[in-house]
Amino acid sequence: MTDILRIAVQKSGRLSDDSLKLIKECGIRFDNGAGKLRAPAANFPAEILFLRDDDIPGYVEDGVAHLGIVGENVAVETGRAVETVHRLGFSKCRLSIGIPRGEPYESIKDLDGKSIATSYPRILGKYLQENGVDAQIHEISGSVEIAPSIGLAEAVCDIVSSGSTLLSNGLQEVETIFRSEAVMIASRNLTPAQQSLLDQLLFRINSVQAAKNHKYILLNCPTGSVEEVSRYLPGMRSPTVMPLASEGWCSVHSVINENDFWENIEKIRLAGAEGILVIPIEKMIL
Ligand code: PRT
Ligand code: ZN
Repeated sequence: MTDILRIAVQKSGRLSDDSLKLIKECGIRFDNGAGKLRAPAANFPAEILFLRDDDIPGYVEDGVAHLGIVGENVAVETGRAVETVHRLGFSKCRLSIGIPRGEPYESIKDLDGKSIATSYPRILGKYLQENGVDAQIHEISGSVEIAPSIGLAEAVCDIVSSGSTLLSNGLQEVETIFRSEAVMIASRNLTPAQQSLLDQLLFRINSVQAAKNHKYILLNCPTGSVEEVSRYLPGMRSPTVMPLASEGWCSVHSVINENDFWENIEKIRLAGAEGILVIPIEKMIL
């Protein structure tokens, strides 16, 4: 009974959809009917727990859950003794300091003697200390951005994504103190069997993430261009090159990284490639 993985995800919020999608993409099937607090997996020794994100690090530290998916901001702020075992690449955001728009600002030293409202006293406190700034931290649990306009604090430190919340509250972003994304955290007391299940899960996550970062590409090019085209398409080992039925032409198949996709496509076209097809990859086992 102990050798299952209990995986805690956010019940309802910004992390929920992507967390559940990732678990499903790893081939783990479960029924997440509305209102459920736990769901056993059908085809993997795992159970999904649906919790508030702030509670997840504590559950993982205590070993009630073995794994959890949370924002790194929450993992660090709660200060729980857990391991970050994987960065998941979604729910990216930053923790920033904002001050009323139009106020002059040159450096973090300008916050000396000021009061800052935040839900992240631990991360902010460490940042201020590292920068030798003596500011007063007002811990509040929500609606941080209105603090300056109601006279509660002179600055705020909160999560920013597009920046529109700061803007609509008359604030300007002056310092980014922490960059965050969803992370997978694990308990430090996994049994060897649970550790082995975690290794299997991480292997699957890596395959899913690698697939997302790559595309399968097929193209036709004159035989004389194969060498140059292949230079931009090294693939996993090397591209597959097959002759076409038309004399003097080849078909080249390979895998291309999303990051240098457009740059390489341009070079391949200039080298003589045509009929380029680009197809998503579902899983990529490296
Ligand atoms: O109910 P529960 O406690 O589980 O959820 P929650 O309300 O505490 O968290 P939730 O669902 O809002 O966010 C979960 C995690 O998503 C956070 O811990 C971050 O890691 C990440 N994340 C990504 C964000 C944002 N983007 C975000 N934009 N968390 C919050 N915001 C808020 C921010 O607090 C601010 O009010 O959105 C506003 C700013 O957004 P912009 O786009 O206007 O800049
Ligand atoms: Zn929360």
